[in-house]
Amino acid sequence: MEPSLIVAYHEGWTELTLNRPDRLNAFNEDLHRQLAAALDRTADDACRAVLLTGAGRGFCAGQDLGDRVQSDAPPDLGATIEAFYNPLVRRIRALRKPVVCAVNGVAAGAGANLALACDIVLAARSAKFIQAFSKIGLVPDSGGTFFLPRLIGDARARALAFLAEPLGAEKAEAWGLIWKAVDDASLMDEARALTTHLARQPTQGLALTKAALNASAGNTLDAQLDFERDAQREAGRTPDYREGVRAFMEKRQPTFTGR
Ligand code: T3D
Repeated sequence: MEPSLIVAYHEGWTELTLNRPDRLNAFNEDLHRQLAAALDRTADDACRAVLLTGAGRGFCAGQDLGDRVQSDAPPDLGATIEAFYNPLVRRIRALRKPVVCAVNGVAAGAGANLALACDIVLAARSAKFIQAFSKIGLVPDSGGTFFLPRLIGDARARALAFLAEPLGAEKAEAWGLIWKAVDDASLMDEARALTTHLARQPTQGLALTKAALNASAGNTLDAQLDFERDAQREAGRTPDYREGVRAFMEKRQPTFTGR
């Protein structure tokens, strides 16, 4: 049987491919468990960046609705959010390294918001983002109500959430929802090159930068200035900082070790 997640280890980075293509990589419990375990393994120092993508023509269609065909009693969806989707978003945001998302096709429901939880999102020009929840009477989850208004503003967030209209990759880029829309044929080459590049950068500095950006959403300016001071203190003690300064002064390319 095909694994629901394909994990490929590269020099300094890991590629994770959601692999339920006949269901547009919709989540069942097995995929959730595989992805959680794989993300936990990327916490290892040897992995300095992560790339997340999907197999086949879709990125991820959110929850597998085949697992939600109602029996008599209504399901407790809060329990599955608590058990699977919230920990997934928290894992990605807490990971002390960059997570790149290559959205290779449609990203719907929790699949769209999974992409938004990642640090840098590239999308194939043909890809679409759909807040599909309202079509089935649900609420945007997996951080959608947090990420959307912050990335694209309240007016656009509300319309996307209420109408569930597909948003194309180019418009998503123009609106600031994602980093870049790229040609379909070059998506994976670009995403892998970007992830390889990130895996060779000062990993501790990037981890602290990620933590600072994560914190800024809920901080006052004063609190954020304090956060930056503490993060900079820590970054200034890393071997990679020393190497960066030396390389600059010696007019050579730095060799960062991730420490
Ligand atoms: O339940 C909880 O735990 C709470 C958490 C909820 C989180 C959520 O994500 S709720 C939102 C769930 N997702 C959706 O509502 C999206 C459903 N899918 C779609 O609307 C459409 O499939 C797409 C717009 C994403 C793509 O449309 P299209 O026309 O390109 O493809 P398609 O023909 O609809 O789908 C292709 C196949 O994938 C098809 O199967 P078939 O007919 O070839 O055997 C379709 O049934 C299947 N598929 C697509 N999405 C899902 C799915 N099967 C199960 N669950 C899906 N979410």
